[in-house]
Amino acid sequence: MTNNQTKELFQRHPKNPILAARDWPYPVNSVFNPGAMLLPDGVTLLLCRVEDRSGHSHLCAARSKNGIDCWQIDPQPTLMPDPENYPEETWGIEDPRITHVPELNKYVIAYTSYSTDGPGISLALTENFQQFERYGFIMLPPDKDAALLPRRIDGHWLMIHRPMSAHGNHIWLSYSPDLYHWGRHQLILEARRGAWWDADRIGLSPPLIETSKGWLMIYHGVRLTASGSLYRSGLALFDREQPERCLLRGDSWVFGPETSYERGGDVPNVTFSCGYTILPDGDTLNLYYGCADSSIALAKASIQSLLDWLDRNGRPPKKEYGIKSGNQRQP
Ligand code: BMA
Repeated sequence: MTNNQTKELFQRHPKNPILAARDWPYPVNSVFNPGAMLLPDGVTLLLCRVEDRSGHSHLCAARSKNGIDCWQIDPQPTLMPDPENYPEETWGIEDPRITHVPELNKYVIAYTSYSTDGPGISLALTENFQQFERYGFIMLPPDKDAALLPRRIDGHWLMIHRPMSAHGNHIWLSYSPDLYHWGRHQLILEARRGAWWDADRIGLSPPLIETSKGWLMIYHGVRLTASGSLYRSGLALFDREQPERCLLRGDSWVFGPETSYERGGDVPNVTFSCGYTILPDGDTLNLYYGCADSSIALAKASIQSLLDWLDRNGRPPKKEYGIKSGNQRQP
């Protein structure tokens, strides 16, 4: 993948980075990895991960009419860790992914709770990004990079997530009848090994995108180098009615750190997306992403172009490395 090909798929906004700590109405260290949602009134909402100067993260909403500038940022944190009632949030809450769920008429936020036993996954539901109903820890540590699918399949809710184990850090899918109880865990995409760009670990980036060809996944892959981790993004496609079936996976990354604000920051060489909006044309994807754990940027892509790229460059993945998931679909 040459830089030219990468630029064809994702175009960085000239105003990048579009949000940073200096824009915040209260003192913070850094803002990054926002969940994103296009609200019914056309406003773009980013639910940003904000790291304070103690090192702990909370979530704060920023709203903009054009999704680019003139952000109205909540004057105070929007969702704070609540360790008194939710001890799993003791070391902060991070990396929200937002799914609009028409059946519930609510937004479901899957976020990382940083517990003293490591990161796990929590859910909070909201109608307005002001009041939140917490469901607590729904996946035990170590686990992160989770997002709910927007509709039930086979009568069940589906969650993508990334448990970590001695066998590797791969992407899994789990089912639930009620959003509280999760089972039928299945491995759906494996980290590769050796020199691959996604060799050390992989995880879901923003929520899956439903298309006529299947569920399009943008995932992050990490390669450990002598000077630290390199976070880039790749593409995969999953069956629409059996999302545990991976149809295509690209070999190359399609987006990664290139600019100075992505190359340099608190954690260098990180591009990490937790959210997008899709414009009313149904094709233009506004991908919001954290840069070097320090700021927030925007890149545009055409969903059709991503699918076309996967058609040309993807292939069905081989399960060559990982764990066998015994839990197949129940009759
Ligand atoms: C991942 C997550 C992200 C972070 C990235 C780079 O494990 O914690 O929030 O952006 O590491 O530090």
